[in-house]
Order: sequence, then structure tokens, then C-alpha cells
Amino acid sequence: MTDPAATRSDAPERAWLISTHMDETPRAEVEDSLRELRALAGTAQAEVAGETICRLRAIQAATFIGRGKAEQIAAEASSAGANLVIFDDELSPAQGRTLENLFKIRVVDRTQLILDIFAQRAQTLEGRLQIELAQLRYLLPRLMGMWTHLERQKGGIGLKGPGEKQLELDRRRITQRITRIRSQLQDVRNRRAELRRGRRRHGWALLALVGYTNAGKSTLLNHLTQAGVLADDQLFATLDPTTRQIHLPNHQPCLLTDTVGFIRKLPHHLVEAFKATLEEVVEADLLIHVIDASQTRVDEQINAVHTVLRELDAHTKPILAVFNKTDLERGRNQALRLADRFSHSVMISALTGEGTEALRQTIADLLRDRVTHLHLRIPAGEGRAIASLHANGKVIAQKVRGKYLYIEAILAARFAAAINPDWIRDEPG
Ligand SMILES: Nc1nc2c(ncn2[C@@H]2O[C@H](COP(=O)(O)OP(=O)(O)OP(=O)(O)O)[C@@H](O)[C@H]2O)c(=O)[nH]1
Ligand SMILES: [Mg+2]
Repeated sequence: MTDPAATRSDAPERAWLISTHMDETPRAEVEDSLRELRALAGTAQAEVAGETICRLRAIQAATFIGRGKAEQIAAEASSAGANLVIFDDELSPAQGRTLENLFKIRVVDRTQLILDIFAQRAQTLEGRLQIELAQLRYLLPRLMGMWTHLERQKGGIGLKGPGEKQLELDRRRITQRITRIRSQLQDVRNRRAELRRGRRRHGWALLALVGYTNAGKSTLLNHLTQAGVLADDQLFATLDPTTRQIHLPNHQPCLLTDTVGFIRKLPHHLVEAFKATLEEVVEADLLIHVIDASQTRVDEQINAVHTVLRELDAHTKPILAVFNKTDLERGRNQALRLADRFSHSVMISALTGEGTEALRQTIADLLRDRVTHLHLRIPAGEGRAIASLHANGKVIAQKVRGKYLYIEAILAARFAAAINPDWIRDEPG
């Protein structure tokens, strides 16, 4: 298969889409997944020349869909003027090669398509490094195939020919590059970890928005924090994380991070490569799972998010389910149907803001045992203790009366435990 980077070009490519399903898959599900594949193709700036749904009894080892079927599609795609085939599954290197030989045009699998979209979206150095790592790791096992092509061109003379030398060089160069990127990403992770440690030291609770792509995470972040990040009706609008302060009714200091959305069959390489970004999810105190309740396939989208969370080892974290898009009738109805599945859930519309005050309250309730709200009376001479309160917590009010400072503050539970009990008062004043 070809270099994923090569799928980007200025003129739109004409793609033939192939969506595969097991024989018994319900019709509605097949159509929905095809719709998603079209959206992915569109996001990658491909024009759809045509599409085939393959119902399979079993996956064929060599060609995935069977040689006969592939030949039939090749003819249709060729007469429709397609110059690219997009496959809704991850193909093995050998399958990709065999299919490319059959179709005589480029074959891009689902993984490559998603990698390509990510590559177009990545803005920051961190995002770019992560996507490059994922692309190189995808490419490495496929180099062999390229060499086979090369050898065939050379008439197959000499197994130890220049082709193999070139391949060895390429492999070595790619492996070296992977090592370099890994070490650069380790620096990014260290910096992020340091940042998080600092935030925790100051008693900030860390929240992360998670959810299927296009669920409305960025719209919600914008509504809650005026972050002004891009929210758009396209898949993977967000790649790079944005963190903003969110105000809660109890004044608990709290940060909310918006990050990359998930999708069904999210390539494993990508999850691996996006460790630095996704650590914001792994390290959060509470996950806000934004669900587009207006989707017909909402159950499947919820499951897809849980699958990725499991892969990240973040599935045991406290989760608040947020049913979004309840301004739409189907959104409201499905939210009511699904609420039972979660121990904590809220219905909102990130677009109109309906329900978002209840959301702030629920977040505050769920974080309550992480913080304490204290009224303190501290002798004015205790300068260090007072400075430490300011540094480690959120001081809501402070006044001097006589020889004492009266302070109302929110503190992380572990800091509160270290405070001289004589200073703690039950009532303000
Ligand atoms: N009707 C309706 N549309 C919404 C609501 N919230 C978000 N949207 C729309 O849904 C689309 C996707 O919103 P985003 O906020 O970009 O979604 P996201 O989850 O950040 O998506 P990615 O970053 O691509 O993963 C946009 O067109 C929003 O206007 C809502 O409550 N109601
Ligand atoms: Mg977004």
C-alpha cells in the first residue's frame, strides 16, 4: 500500500467506497456505517464516485471480500472513473497489496483514511509528532510489499538486489525516526505531567471531555468557558487538547479539557501514538462523556467510546454521562431511554445552553469529596500558612478583624487535613 501522506492532494480524488458487514448485520446499521464512511471520505476531501456494500459470510484471507467480488467492483469503479478505493476495515499489508493489484488503483483502508484526516487536522507540534508516529508505524510492516513491487519491476532478478538494500535503508531510517519522535513525545508527556502536578498542587480538579466525534464536546467547552475553540459539523474537528477554567456553583477550582473525539474501530496505532494527548483523559478526576443523543446509532457510539476508554485503561474512572442535542426531539427521547444505563447523567443542549446549569451543579456534587469548603480564623502573624492557602487553594473571601484574618476557602481535601484544627470554624465570621 502507498504512503498515507500521499493520499493528500489538491484535486479531489474520486473514491469508490467499500463497506463490509457480516451477513446477519441489520440493514439500518449497515446504512449508518456507510453514512459514516462517506463523512470520513468527505472529511478527507475525496469525492464519492460510487459505493459497494459487501455482505460476507466469512472474511477471505487473501482479499477480505473474495476475489470474484473484488473483480466485479474493479470493473464498476473503473467505469465510474474512480482513482481510489476506500475500504471500511483495516486490511493486513498482504490484503492491501493483493487488492491493489486487483483494482489497479490505490487502496486506502479505514486506518489510513483516519490517519490522513488526523494529519490534515494536526496543528501543534505535539499533534504533528503523534500523527507522524502513527503513520510511520502503519507504514513499517507495509514496506515489504513495496519492495515486492520493486523487485517485480526489476524482473525479479537477484533476491539480494538493490531493492532490498533500499528497503533496508528505508526501514532503518524509519526506525530511527520513530525512536526520535518517541523521545520528543516523552518530553511532551513530561511537560504535561509537570503541568498537571502544578495544577493539582493548587487544588484544581481536572475534568476531561470524552465522546464520539461530532458529539458536541467543543460546543460544550465553548458554552461553559467561552474558550472559542473550533466546533464544526465535521468529523475530528478537534485534535489538539484545549484546557480552560470552568466555574462551578461551589467555587471549586476546576479545569476542563476538550480533546480528540473517538470513533468506531479507532486505529490502535493512533490510540498508542496519541498517548501524550490522551493522558489528559487518563489523568482526569472525572470524565464527562458527551453523547449525541440524536444519533440513530447512539448505543453503538456509546460502546465505541467505552472500548477506547478500556484501551486507555480509563474505564474505571468516575464518568458523568451528558446527553447532548436534546433540543432535537430524537435527542430528548433517546436520552430518556438511555439514562438508566449510567449512574450519573444529565440532559443538555450545548447549543442552546439548556441544562448546563444543572450540569455544573452535578459536576460540583461529584467532585465534592475531593475538596472542602472551610471558614478559617487565622492569627495575622501566620504569614506562611496564609500564603500557602493562597497558593494551594481558592480563597473566596478574606477580611481582617483585630489580630485575625477571616478566610473562606476551597481546599483540596489533603491540604485541608494539614490545617491547624484550632483555626477551623463552623460558621463564617
Ligand atoms: N442541535 C444541536 N447541535 C449541536 C449541539 N451541540 C453541538 N451541536 C452541533 O454538532 C456539531 C459538532 O459539534 P462539535 O462541538 O464540533 O463536536 P465535537 O464533539 O467537538 O467533535 P470533534 O471535535 O469533531 O470530535 C456542530 O455542528 C455543532 O453545532 C446541540 O446541543 N444541539
Ligand atoms: Mg471538537
